[in-house]
Amino acid sequence: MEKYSLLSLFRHAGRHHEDWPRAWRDPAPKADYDTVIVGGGGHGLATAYYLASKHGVTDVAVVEKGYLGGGNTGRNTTIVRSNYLRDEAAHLYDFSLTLWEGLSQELNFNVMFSPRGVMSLGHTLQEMRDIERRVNANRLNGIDGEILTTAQVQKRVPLLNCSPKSRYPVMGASWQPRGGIARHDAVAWGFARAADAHGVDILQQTEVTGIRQRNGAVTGVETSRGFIGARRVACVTAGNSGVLARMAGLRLPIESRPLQALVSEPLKPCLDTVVMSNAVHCYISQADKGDLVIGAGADGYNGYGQRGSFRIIEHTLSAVCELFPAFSRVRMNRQWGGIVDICPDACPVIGKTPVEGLYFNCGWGTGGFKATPGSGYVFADTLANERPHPLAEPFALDRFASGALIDEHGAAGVAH
Ligand code: FAD
Ligand code: PYC
Repeated sequence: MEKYSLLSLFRHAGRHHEDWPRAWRDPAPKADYDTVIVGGGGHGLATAYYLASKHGVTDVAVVEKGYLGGGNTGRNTTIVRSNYLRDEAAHLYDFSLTLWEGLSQELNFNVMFSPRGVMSLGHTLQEMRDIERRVNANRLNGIDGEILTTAQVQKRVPLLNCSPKSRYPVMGASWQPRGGIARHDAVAWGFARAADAHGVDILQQTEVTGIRQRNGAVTGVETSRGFIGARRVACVTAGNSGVLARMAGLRLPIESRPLQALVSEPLKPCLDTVVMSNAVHCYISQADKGDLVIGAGADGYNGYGQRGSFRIIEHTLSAVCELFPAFSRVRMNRQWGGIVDICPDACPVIGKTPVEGLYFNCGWGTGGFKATPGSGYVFADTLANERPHPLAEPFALDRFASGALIDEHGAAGVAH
């Protein structure tokens, strides 16, 4: 792989950005692999990378029906934080946050992780009580968190409307300084390049259409490019997980719904942190190139259209204008949707299924981007050792039979 020195950058610039070396190979599928990972989003690629780099399992293919990061990985609002309420979730997400902190170095690829802090506003007495409970629980788990007064919020975010006369006055906020944002598609590219360098085959434009089994054990996947045999199949397909499960004769406790986001025209730097409000209901940050990155609620019904309904955009933008009157004349450039996979307790499913050799990592819903490195790490460990990684253990599928649910609806960035 070519090293990017200053000299090579000049050389490429002189060639008008032509003939760049490939960041990963484009191999033909082999007849079989030890492990097939279905889904070339951040979680699938991270799983492949950690399988190869930490466990020496390199006979791996990542099978992606479209292009890398074309699912939720490239569609999210890039918020990274770990301020979850329950111990199980807090430990998992905070482990992921520690991986984010060294990820650019680990992958030798700039994922532009920017720990600019994440602020969740409280607008009612009850919300402030919930914030206090969550911040205290976080601190007990060694996770950074502070409670801000209205004056402290206003100082950090001067453009925010903190008037006591507003519909939902800002009564304070929780603040996680280590949280922030990252460049979402760079995360997919960084993991892809690093996994490929370890010998993982990345097969784009290859759709899995069936999961083959014999005597209760998986034997491989049917794809749009023919059958690919595998001893282990790991489905990391976010909003399409229910479809993949059905191919194996399983039903997951998951609802798949559109969640949408928007970006504005670029503005001069004016918002240097992430602001979330579940009551007025929007979340907003400013990307490094100046666009406001905005999102809000998921559609209230299941669907696979990567658009989302107009009602939600109207609601989101009215929330932005209420919180930031100065943005009322900013034009929106683009809008899109992604299909999120939501479990009844707003927590993921990580681990094996009743079909031997068939694993799922899904159900990250509206909040899995921040989990990308941690999810890949613990899932790779689970696959390689054929037992759950300790951080993944509470998130096994059988919790829906045992009743050991981990309710994280309150910590989700999106009310649903
Ligand atoms: P994906 O990136 O969706 O990857 C799954 C891949 O599987 C896709 O590329 C898909 O094409 C592929 N696939 C599906 N079916 C098949 C098949 N049959 N054969 C082969 N390939 C298949 N999370 C946060 O933490 N912070 C946020 O700010 C945030 N904001 C969000 C905003 C929006 C609008 C959306 C939609 C989501 C948001 N999320 C956020 C959630 C986050 O994006 C996801 O939880 C996370 O990116 C899931 O990653 P993934 O790799 O599992 O899924
Ligand atoms: O989980 O932080 C989050 C989030 C923000 C927007 C969507 N999800």
